Amino acid sequence: MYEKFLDHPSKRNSSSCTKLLIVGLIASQEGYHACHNQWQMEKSAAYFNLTDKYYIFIRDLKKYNSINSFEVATQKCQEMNGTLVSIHSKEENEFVKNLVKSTREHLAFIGMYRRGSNFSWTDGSKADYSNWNENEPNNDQGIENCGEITSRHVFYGIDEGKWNDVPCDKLDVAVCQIECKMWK
Ligand SMILES: [Ca+2]
Repeated sequence: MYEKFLDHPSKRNSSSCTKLLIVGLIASQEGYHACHNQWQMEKSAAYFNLTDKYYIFIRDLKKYNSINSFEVATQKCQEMNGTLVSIHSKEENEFVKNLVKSTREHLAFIGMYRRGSNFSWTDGSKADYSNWNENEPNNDQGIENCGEITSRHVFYGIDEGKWNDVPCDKLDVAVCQIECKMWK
């Protein structure tokens, strides 16, 4: 069989590769529609075509009486088959900031958490972009292990769209992300 392919490479290209391409296209189309059908009507959700993600603003994290509302947020995002948001560009940061602003909240958790002396994203993606406020992350009193974004200009010294490290029980709200490319 292997030799056959070697003798006739064109056969291999025209059959199996075309099939794979068609199956892949159908799967991605279905995934695309399923993702949009699920999230486009959701309250406080916004789709950004540059990243192919839905961003979902979630509230009431403290009503679960957890000492770690960041952990509650992580779980809530997972229940939606998503994760806490990870931000990888200026454009994406602007989009997330505007979503938070549209809810009239001033701050929200993003998926940044302290790992030793560095910060990582909870979804495991590369920390290839950051937008910390000046003099942040400062780990005030040694208890600031989670990241927030602000949606208002100079809110308690943090500029609009900038990030700050805060205690993981500080906030009641967060932003989740749903990656449409993950939908099958
Ligand atoms: Ca701080």
